[in-house]
Amino acid sequence: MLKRLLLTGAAGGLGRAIRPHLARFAETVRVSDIADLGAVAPHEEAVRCDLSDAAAVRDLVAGCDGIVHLGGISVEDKFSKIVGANIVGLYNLYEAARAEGQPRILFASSNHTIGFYRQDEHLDAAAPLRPDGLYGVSKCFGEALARMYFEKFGQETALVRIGSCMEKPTNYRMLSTWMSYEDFLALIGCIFRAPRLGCPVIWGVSDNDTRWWDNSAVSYLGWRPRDNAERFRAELEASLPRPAPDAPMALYQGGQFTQDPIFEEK
Ligand code: NAI
Ligand code: 15L
Repeated sequence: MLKRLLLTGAAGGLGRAIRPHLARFAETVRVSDIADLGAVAPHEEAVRCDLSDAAAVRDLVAGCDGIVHLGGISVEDKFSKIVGANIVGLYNLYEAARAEGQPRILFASSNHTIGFYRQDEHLDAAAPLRPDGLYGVSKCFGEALARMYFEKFGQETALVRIGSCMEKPTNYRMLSTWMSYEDFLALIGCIFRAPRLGCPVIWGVSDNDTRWWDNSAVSYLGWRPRDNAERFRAELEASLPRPAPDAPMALYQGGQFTQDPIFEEK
Protein backbone atom coordinates (compact mmCIF):
# COMPACT_ATOMS: atom_id res chain seq x y z
CA MET A 1 0.00 0.00 0.00
CA LEU A 2 1.36 3.43 -0.96
CA LYS A 3 1.23 6.26 1.56
CA ARG A 4 0.39 9.03 -0.89
CA LEU A 5 -0.31 8.51 -4.60
CA LEU A 6 -0.35 11.55 -6.89
CA LEU A 7 -2.81 11.50 -9.80
CA THR A 8 -2.22 14.25 -12.37
CA GLY A 9 -4.82 14.94 -15.02
CA ALA A 10 -7.46 13.99 -12.45
CA ALA A 11 -10.12 16.20 -14.08
CA GLY A 12 -9.73 14.54 -17.50
CA GLY A 13 -11.70 11.67 -18.98
CA LEU A 14 -9.43 8.89 -17.78
CA GLY A 15 -8.62 10.63 -14.50
CA ARG A 16 -12.30 10.95 -13.61
CA ALA A 17 -12.87 7.27 -14.42
CA ILE A 18 -10.07 5.86 -12.24
CA ARG A 19 -10.02 8.44 -9.44
CA PRO A 20 -12.81 6.84 -7.34
CA HIS A 21 -10.89 3.52 -7.29
CA LEU A 22 -7.41 4.65 -6.29
CA ALA A 23 -8.01 4.15 -2.57
CA ARG A 24 -7.25 0.48 -3.41
CA PHE A 25 -3.60 1.40 -3.78
CA ALA A 26 -2.88 4.27 -1.37
CA GLU A 27 -3.88 5.67 2.00
CA THR A 28 -4.05 9.18 0.56
CA VAL A 29 -4.63 10.18 -3.06
CA ARG A 30 -3.45 13.64 -4.10
CA VAL A 31 -5.52 14.60 -7.14
CA SER A 32 -4.28 17.40 -9.37
CA ASP A 33 -5.17 19.22 -12.54
CA ILE A 34 -5.10 22.70 -14.05
CA ALA A 35 -8.92 22.42 -14.21
CA ASP A 36 -11.52 22.23 -11.45
CA LEU A 37 -11.27 19.00 -9.44
CA GLY A 38 -14.80 18.87 -8.07
CA ALA A 39 -15.76 17.36 -4.71
CA VAL A 40 -12.90 15.94 -2.64
CA ALA A 41 -13.31 12.58 -0.84
CA PRO A 42 -12.02 12.08 2.75
CA HIS A 43 -8.98 10.11 1.54
CA GLU A 44 -8.09 12.77 -1.07
CA GLU A 45 -6.12 16.03 -1.25
CA ALA A 46 -6.84 18.33 -4.22
CA VAL A 47 -4.15 20.58 -5.68
CA ARG A 48 -4.73 22.88 -8.67
CA CYS A 49 -1.43 23.04 -10.55
CA ASP A 50 -0.15 23.95 -14.01
CA LEU A 51 2.45 21.38 -14.99
CA SER A 52 4.49 24.07 -16.71
CA ASP A 53 5.10 25.82 -13.33
CA ALA A 54 8.26 24.17 -11.96
CA ALA A 55 7.93 25.44 -8.37
CA ALA A 56 4.30 24.35 -8.16
CA VAL A 57 5.15 20.90 -9.52
CA ARG A 58 7.93 20.52 -6.93
CA ASP A 59 5.39 21.19 -4.15
CA LEU A 60 2.90 18.87 -5.83
CA VAL A 61 5.28 15.91 -5.86
CA ALA A 62 6.64 16.45 -2.32
CA GLY A 63 5.51 13.71 0.05
CA CYS A 64 4.26 11.32 -2.65
CA ASP A 65 5.59 7.77 -2.99
CA GLY A 66 3.88 7.04 -6.31
CA ILE A 67 2.68 9.07 -9.33
CA VAL A 68 0.12 8.23 -12.02
CA HIS A 69 0.89 10.92 -14.57
CA LEU A 70 -2.09 11.50 -16.86
CA GLY A 71 -1.94 15.30 -17.03
CA GLY A 72 -1.20 17.07 -20.31
CA ILE A 73 -2.48 17.61 -23.83
CA SER A 74 -4.07 14.35 -24.98
CA VAL A 75 -4.70 14.94 -28.69
CA GLU A 76 -3.05 16.74 -31.60
CA ASP A 77 -2.80 20.48 -30.91
CA LYS A 78 -0.69 23.59 -31.53
CA PHE A 79 2.99 23.01 -30.76
CA SER A 80 3.01 25.82 -28.16
CA LYS A 81 0.27 24.06 -26.13
CA ILE A 82 1.93 20.66 -26.39
CA VAL A 83 5.31 22.09 -25.34
CA GLY A 84 4.02 23.65 -22.11
CA ALA A 85 2.12 20.64 -20.81
CA ASN A 86 3.90 17.62 -22.31
CA ILE A 87 7.52 18.75 -22.71
CA VAL A 88 8.20 21.41 -20.05
CA GLY A 89 5.60 19.77 -17.79
CA LEU A 90 7.30 16.39 -18.00
CA TYR A 91 10.74 17.83 -17.33
CA ASN A 92 9.29 19.62 -14.28
CA LEU A 93 7.76 16.37 -13.03
CA TYR A 94 11.00 14.41 -13.36
CA GLU A 95 13.09 17.15 -11.76
CA ALA A 96 10.60 17.31 -8.88
CA ALA A 97 10.70 13.52 -8.52
CA ARG A 98 14.52 13.58 -8.50
CA ALA A 99 14.47 16.11 -5.66
CA GLU A 100 11.68 14.40 -3.72
CA GLY A 101 12.85 10.82 -3.20
CA GLN A 102 12.16 9.37 -6.67
CA PRO A 103 8.59 8.10 -6.33
CA ARG A 104 7.78 5.42 -8.92
CA ILE A 105 5.98 6.92 -11.94
CA LEU A 106 3.37 5.57 -14.32
CA PHE A 107 3.67 7.72 -17.45
CA ALA A 108 0.60 7.75 -19.69
CA SER A 109 2.29 7.39 -23.06
CA SER A 110 0.25 6.64 -26.16
CA ASN A 111 -0.19 4.40 -29.17
CA HIS A 112 0.42 7.59 -31.17
CA THR A 113 4.17 7.05 -30.58
CA ILE A 114 3.83 4.27 -33.16
CA GLY A 115 0.74 5.43 -35.06
CA PHE A 116 2.20 5.10 -38.56
CA TYR A 117 2.54 1.31 -38.34
CA ARG A 118 -0.07 -0.49 -40.40
CA GLN A 119 -2.82 -2.43 -38.71
CA ASP A 120 -1.54 -5.73 -40.14
CA GLU A 121 1.80 -5.30 -38.30
CA HIS A 122 2.38 -6.79 -34.85
CA LEU A 123 4.70 -4.91 -32.51
CA ASP A 124 6.67 -5.55 -29.38
CA ALA A 125 8.46 -2.97 -27.25
CA ALA A 126 11.55 -3.09 -29.50
CA ALA A 127 9.72 -1.63 -32.53
CA PRO A 128 11.20 1.73 -33.62
CA LEU A 129 9.02 4.73 -32.89
CA ARG A 130 6.78 6.02 -35.69
CA PRO A 131 4.81 8.92 -34.16
CA ASP A 132 1.81 10.18 -36.10
CA GLY A 133 1.87 13.88 -35.06
CA LEU A 134 3.35 16.42 -32.65
CA TYR A 135 1.28 14.91 -29.81
CA GLY A 136 2.84 11.51 -30.55
CA VAL A 137 6.28 13.13 -30.72
CA SER A 138 5.72 14.65 -27.26
CA LYS A 139 4.98 11.16 -25.90
CA CYS A 140 8.20 9.88 -27.55
CA PHE A 141 10.01 12.72 -25.73
CA GLY A 142 8.37 11.65 -22.47
CA GLU A 143 9.50 8.05 -22.94
CA ALA A 144 13.06 9.16 -23.75
CA LEU A 145 13.16 11.55 -20.78
CA ALA A 146 11.96 8.82 -18.42
CA ARG A 147 14.55 6.40 -19.82
CA MET A 148 17.35 8.95 -19.28
CA TYR A 149 16.28 9.52 -15.65
CA PHE A 150 16.29 5.74 -15.18
CA GLU A 151 19.78 5.25 -16.65
CA LYS A 152 21.30 8.28 -14.91
CA PHE A 153 19.51 8.25 -11.56
CA GLY A 154 17.64 4.92 -11.23
CA GLN A 155 14.22 6.62 -11.41
CA GLU A 156 11.67 3.87 -12.18
CA THR A 157 8.85 4.53 -14.67
CA ALA A 158 6.26 2.38 -16.39
CA LEU A 159 5.91 3.72 -19.95
CA VAL A 160 2.30 2.72 -20.59
CA ARG A 161 1.46 3.13 -24.28
CA ILE A 162 -2.28 3.38 -23.84
CA GLY A 163 -4.41 2.32 -26.79
CA SER A 164 -7.96 3.62 -26.22
CA CYS A 165 -8.95 3.63 -22.56
CA MET A 166 -12.61 4.46 -22.37
CA GLU A 167 -15.87 2.84 -21.32
CA LYS A 168 -16.21 0.92 -24.56
CA PRO A 169 -14.82 0.95 -28.12
CA THR A 170 -16.55 3.56 -30.29
CA ASN A 171 -15.14 2.52 -33.69
CA TYR A 172 -13.72 -0.58 -35.42
CA ARG A 173 -10.10 0.37 -34.77
CA MET A 174 -10.79 0.36 -31.05
CA LEU A 175 -11.74 -3.32 -31.19
CA SER A 176 -7.95 -3.70 -31.37
CA THR A 177 -6.78 -0.75 -29.23
CA TRP A 178 -9.33 -0.72 -26.38
CA MET A 179 -8.31 -1.07 -22.74
CA SER A 180 -11.02 -1.28 -20.08
CA TYR A 181 -10.84 0.86 -16.96
CA GLU A 182 -10.69 -2.30 -14.84
CA ASP A 183 -7.70 -3.64 -16.78
CA PHE A 184 -5.98 -0.27 -16.39
CA LEU A 185 -6.64 -0.29 -12.64
CA ALA A 186 -5.23 -3.83 -12.40
CA LEU A 187 -2.14 -2.63 -14.30
CA ILE A 188 -1.69 0.27 -11.87
CA GLY A 189 -1.75 -2.26 -9.01
CA CYS A 190 0.90 -4.45 -10.69
CA ILE A 191 3.14 -1.45 -11.43
CA PHE A 192 3.17 -0.13 -7.89
CA ARG A 193 3.41 -3.57 -6.23
CA ALA A 194 6.24 -4.94 -8.38
CA PRO A 195 9.41 -5.46 -6.31
CA ARG A 196 11.43 -4.25 -9.31
CA LEU A 197 9.98 -2.22 -12.14
CA GLY A 198 12.79 -0.70 -14.20
CA CYS A 199 11.62 1.44 -17.11
CA PRO A 200 9.65 -0.89 -19.39
CA VAL A 201 7.33 -0.09 -22.28
CA ILE A 202 3.93 -1.63 -21.54
CA TRP A 203 1.18 -1.77 -24.14
CA GLY A 204 -1.97 -0.49 -22.47
CA VAL A 205 -4.47 -2.79 -24.12
CA SER A 206 -7.05 -5.35 -22.98
CA ASP A 207 -7.00 -9.00 -24.05
CA ASN A 208 -8.69 -8.12 -27.36
CA ASP A 209 -8.85 -10.89 -29.99
CA THR A 210 -7.54 -8.46 -32.64
CA ARG A 211 -4.86 -6.61 -30.60
CA TRP A 212 -1.59 -5.74 -32.40
CA TRP A 213 0.78 -5.46 -29.44
CA ASP A 214 2.87 -8.00 -27.54
CA ASN A 215 3.47 -7.56 -23.80
CA SER A 216 5.50 -10.73 -23.25
CA ALA A 217 8.58 -8.67 -22.26
CA VAL A 218 6.72 -7.42 -19.16
CA SER A 219 5.19 -10.73 -18.02
CA TYR A 220 7.28 -10.31 -14.83
CA LEU A 221 4.76 -7.68 -13.72
CA GLY A 222 2.03 -10.32 -13.50
CA TRP A 223 -0.55 -8.19 -15.34
CA ARG A 224 -3.20 -10.37 -16.99
CA PRO A 225 -5.82 -8.16 -18.68
CA ARG A 226 -9.26 -9.78 -18.45
CA ASP A 227 -11.49 -7.74 -20.77
CA ASN A 228 -11.93 -8.26 -24.48
CA ALA A 229 -13.38 -5.66 -26.88
CA GLU A 230 -14.88 -8.46 -28.96
CA ARG A 231 -17.99 -8.39 -26.76
CA PHE A 232 -18.81 -4.98 -28.29
CA ARG A 233 -18.42 -6.06 -31.93
CA ALA A 234 -22.08 -6.88 -32.59
CA GLU A 235 -23.19 -3.55 -31.08
CA LEU A 236 -20.65 -1.66 -33.23
CA GLU A 237 -21.63 -3.50 -36.39
CA ALA A 238 -25.28 -2.66 -35.79
CA SER A 239 -24.59 1.05 -35.32
CA LEU A 240 -21.59 2.00 -37.47
CA PRO A 241 -20.64 1.39 -41.11
CA ARG A 242 -17.25 -0.27 -41.54
CA PRO A 243 -14.57 2.17 -42.87
CA ALA A 244 -13.27 1.61 -46.41
CA PRO A 245 -10.23 -0.72 -46.37
CA ASP A 246 -7.97 2.11 -47.61
CA ALA A 247 -9.25 4.69 -45.08
CA PRO A 248 -6.67 5.80 -42.45
CA MET A 249 -8.96 4.40 -39.72
CA ALA A 250 -8.59 0.95 -41.28
CA LEU A 251 -4.96 1.24 -42.41
CA TYR A 252 -2.92 2.77 -39.59
CA GLN A 253 -2.59 1.82 -35.93
CA GLY A 254 -2.91 5.54 -35.06
CA GLY A 255 -6.07 5.80 -37.19
CA GLN A 256 -7.26 9.32 -37.96
CA PHE A 257 -4.40 10.97 -36.00
CA THR A 258 -2.16 10.20 -39.01
CA GLN A 259 -4.21 12.72 -41.00
CA ASP A 260 -4.02 15.66 -38.57
CA PRO A 261 -2.32 18.76 -39.94
CA ILE A 262 0.35 20.73 -38.08
CA PHE A 263 -1.96 23.21 -36.36
CA GLU A 264 -1.04 26.86 -36.96
CA GLU A 265 -0.06 29.07 -34.03
CA LYS A 266 -2.38 32.06 -33.73
P1 NAI B 1 -7.88 14.43 -21.08
O1 NAI B 1 -7.50 15.47 -22.08
O2 NAI B 1 -9.32 14.17 -20.86
O3 NAI B 1 -7.22 14.79 -19.68
C1 NAI B 1 -5.96 15.42 -19.54
C2 NAI B 1 -6.02 16.33 -18.34
O4 NAI B 1 -4.76 17.01 -18.26
C3 NAI B 1 -7.11 17.39 -18.43
O5 NAI B 1 -7.97 17.33 -17.32
C4 NAI B 1 -6.35 18.70 -18.50
O6 NAI B 1 -7.00 19.78 -17.80
C5 NAI B 1 -5.02 18.33 -17.84
N1 NAI B 1 -3.96 19.24 -18.28
C6 NAI B 1 -3.72 19.70 -19.54
N2 NAI B 1 -2.72 20.59 -19.54
C7 NAI B 1 -2.32 20.70 -18.25
C8 NAI B 1 -1.32 21.47 -17.61
N3 NAI B 1 -0.54 22.33 -18.29
N4 NAI B 1 -1.18 21.34 -16.27
C9 NAI B 1 -1.96 20.49 -15.56
N5 NAI B 1 -2.92 19.73 -16.12
C10 NAI B 1 -3.10 19.83 -17.45
O7 NAI B 1 -7.13 13.09 -21.51
P2 NAI B 1 -7.43 11.58 -21.05
O8 NAI B 1 -8.17 10.90 -22.12
O9 NAI B 1 -7.98 11.60 -19.69
O10 NAI B 1 -5.97 10.98 -21.04
C11 NAI B 1 -5.15 11.03 -19.90
C12 NAI B 1 -3.69 10.79 -20.30
O11 NAI B 1 -3.57 9.54 -20.92
C13 NAI B 1 -3.15 11.82 -21.29
O12 NAI B 1 -1.80 12.09 -20.97
C14 NAI B 1 -3.23 11.12 -22.62
O13 NAI B 1 -2.24 11.59 -23.51
C15 NAI B 1 -3.00 9.68 -22.21
N6 NAI B 1 -3.65 8.75 -23.11
C16 NAI B 1 -5.01 8.56 -23.03
C17 NAI B 1 -5.63 7.67 -23.86
C18 NAI B 1 -7.09 7.38 -23.73
O14 NAI B 1 -7.58 6.52 -24.44
N7 NAI B 1 -7.83 8.04 -22.85
C19 NAI B 1 -4.88 6.94 -24.91
C20 NAI B 1 -3.46 7.22 -24.90
C21 NAI B 1 -2.88 8.09 -24.03
C1 15L C 1 -4.79 8.96 -27.39
O1 15L C 1 -3.58 9.10 -27.22
C2 15L C 1 -5.76 9.99 -26.97
O2 15L C 1 -5.33 10.63 -25.76
C3 15L C 1 -7.15 9.47 -26.75
O3 15L C 1 -8.03 10.59 -26.70
C4 15L C 1 -7.59 8.49 -27.86
O4 15L C 1 -7.84 9.19 -29.02
C5 15L C 1 -6.54 7.41 -28.05
O5 15L C 1 -5.22 7.90 -28.12
C6 15L C 1 -6.79 6.55 -29.31
O6 15L C 1 -5.88 6.42 -30.11
O7 15L C 1 -7.88 6.00 -29.43
